[in-house]
Amino acid sequence: MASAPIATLESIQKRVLWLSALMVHHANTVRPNPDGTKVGGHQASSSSVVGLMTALYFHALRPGDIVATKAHASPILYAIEFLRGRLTAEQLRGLRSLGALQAYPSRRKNPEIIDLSTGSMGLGAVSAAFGALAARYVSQHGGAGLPSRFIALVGDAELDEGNVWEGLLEEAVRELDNLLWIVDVNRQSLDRVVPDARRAQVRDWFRGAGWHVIELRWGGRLRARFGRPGGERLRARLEGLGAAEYQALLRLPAGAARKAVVATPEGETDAAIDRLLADVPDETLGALLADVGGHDLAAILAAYDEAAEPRRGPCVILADTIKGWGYPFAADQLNHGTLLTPRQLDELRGALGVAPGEEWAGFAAGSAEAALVRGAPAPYAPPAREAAPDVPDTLEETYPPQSSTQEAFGRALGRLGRLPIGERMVTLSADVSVTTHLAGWITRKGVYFPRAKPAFAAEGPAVVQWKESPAGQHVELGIAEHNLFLALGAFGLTHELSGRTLLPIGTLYDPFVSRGLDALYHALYAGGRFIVAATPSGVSLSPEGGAHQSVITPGIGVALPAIAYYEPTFAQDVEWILLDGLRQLIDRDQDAESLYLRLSTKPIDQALAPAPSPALRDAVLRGGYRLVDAREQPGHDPEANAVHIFAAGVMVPEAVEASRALAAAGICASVFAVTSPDRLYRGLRATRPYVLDLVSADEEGVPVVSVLDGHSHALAFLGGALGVPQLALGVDHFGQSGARGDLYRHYGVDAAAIGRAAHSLLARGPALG
Ligand SMILES: Cc1ncc(C[n+]2csc(CCOP(=O)(O)OP(=O)(O)O)c2C)c(N)n1
Ligand SMILES: [Mg+2]
Repeated sequence: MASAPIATLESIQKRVLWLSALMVHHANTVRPNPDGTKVGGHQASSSSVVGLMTALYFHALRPGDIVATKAHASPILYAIEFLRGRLTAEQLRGLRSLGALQAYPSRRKNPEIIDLSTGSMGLGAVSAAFGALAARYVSQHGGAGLPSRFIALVGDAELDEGNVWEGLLEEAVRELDNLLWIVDVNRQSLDRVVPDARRAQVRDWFRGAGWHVIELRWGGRLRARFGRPGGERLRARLEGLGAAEYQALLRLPAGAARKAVVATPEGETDAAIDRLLADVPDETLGALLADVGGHDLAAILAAYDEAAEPRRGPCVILADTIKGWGYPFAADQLNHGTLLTPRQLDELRGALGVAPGEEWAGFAAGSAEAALVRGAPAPYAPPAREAAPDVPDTLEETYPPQSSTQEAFGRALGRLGRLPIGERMVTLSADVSVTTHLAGWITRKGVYFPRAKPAFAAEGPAVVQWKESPAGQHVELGIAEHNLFLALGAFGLTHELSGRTLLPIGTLYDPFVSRGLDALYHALYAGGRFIVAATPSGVSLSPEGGAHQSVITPGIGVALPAIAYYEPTFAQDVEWILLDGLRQLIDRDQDAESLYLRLSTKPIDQALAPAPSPALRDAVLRGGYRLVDAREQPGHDPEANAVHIFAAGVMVPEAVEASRALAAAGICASVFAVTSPDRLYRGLRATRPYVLDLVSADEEGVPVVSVLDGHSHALAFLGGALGVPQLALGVDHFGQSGARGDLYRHYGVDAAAIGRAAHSLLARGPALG
């Protein structure tokens, strides 16, 4: 690779550092700040990667590469994008203001310059790893081999997050030669210094996970000294220091630093080191001792070149840097949120050679810097988007008379697998594929692995045929729900990044949604579109006990943005919702969303389902429909003896039973099957909320009983929405083992409890009038 001239890179680096400091300064002290809240912007975290990022963008980046930037270095990225002509000075001045450049790189908010979102520690880097896997998948299924490399800049303390190591444990990741991580080893976290043992641990862990490790610990000047007589003693002295001691050494005034570095542990003078440093004047000794690899441009270029050499697996560069590099608070343990004062900023301007009046300038046309910037690869452009096959209107599948929603899901998937649309579907599971009804799909489609593996032949009839190859369409992950959601998010971004719309469907046990929740949130925020089938759910999974029965997930489903939560009852509901979910993954218009299906293994009598019709299908997708109409019952009086039961998912049969029992007691109870508490809730702010359409004008005061197999609050808004009293039934405590009927009774969600709630509401008298 042709080397960029170091002097020019250095000059660009100075400008990048300056602009990153200036935009943060502007946001905090120049721009009007009506409420006085600190704006922030992480000047110290930014400066530690200035060399790594400058060299990356203006030397190492190749066409087709995309980058996930360390979240707290976004000002550096924005400065680079300004120099590349993709941002204006005005945009830099808007940092962290409404509708402008986000605090952390955000594909959702700034898609014109951000390919991959970062923010929450550890998630961005692992997302990039699964992005590399998804790109590999697309290319091995006949699509474009783009993006060609996924490059992630990672803070060293991000490696404290367990999800990083969960990601590295994933077997397929070690196959990815299109993945590069650059770890910014500034030895500082937020408030603490990173533990000394980390350096060796991290290196060994990466190696153990099959990564090629490049260590960029010392710069060229120190390495040259290490080669001289006494040099090995100096190296041993420096490498023997703990991180906190080394940071402290860098902050000592001239003279004191020499004394400290030549001192032996016994307090004597190390004559060899003393002699070695004798020709280094005090004024430059500090800079020599601070000569770490991650700020030595020549060393960085060499590391990037080594990283680009062909090899079988991923690569990581562990680059030592200094947090606050170039600033008065460099290496100060508590500099994470420190901002340069106006005076310090002015001094920095002078030191970096920025002329007054040129503060917001790029490079003059014709300059060597401008030429180098212009010569860098163009911003990533995804390949032309391939057309996606049509989603059928119906699957023409038959479902058994007693069918659970999980079984219906498995059957629907099986049918889809035989259609052209099935070619675009990819299922993912964290070690629960067969138990979540994917066996048929996997047998038909095979398991995806970037490299073909020998298939083992099972003796006798097998539940599933497990054949791993690059042609497979199911990704089986280890038990790590973080990986599942980050991988779903990555496979759900190939439409945007690789030109092919994949339809990723992840299956897991519903209680473990919360296990991967921040990854799910990140995957959605980062723009991934996918389907989550969470099954089984609730206490209906009766003998399995409280650790496996999900209670709070309905609330999560309602609260999560960019994903629609559905909890259907009947097989036909499942089919319609699934087809609609797939269609939304393909449409990708503004309102299109991911889908969270909360399913169950409880068999449901399909005879209870209404006859299919376009109107019913529409109602299912909008969030619910009236299943039992009590208005037809004799003596129906909405002001005296009527009740509305809103039941979701598996609780619908209990509601129907309660309605029958109530009818016998002269109470007219309509049953509404709620297919999506989420859709109903979000519809409330519409000019005409859909839930109001479910009841008729003469039913205005009819009280509501709601019931679901999950926390009651997920449907507790209905009474307020309808302006009537409500009793919200649900599972508001930990689950436990027991027979299903016993549990329903215990938690007060069975037909009898629904009946009691109805009686009690009616005993309170009419709500209105
Ligand atoms: C999941 C998560 N927990 C906590 C934080 C708060 N936080 C912000 S920065 C930081 C330390 C980051 O250290 P490092 O990754 O080494 O970054 P750098 O030193 O480059 O700033 C923490 C704990 C966060 N952003 N995300
Ligand atoms: Mg750090």
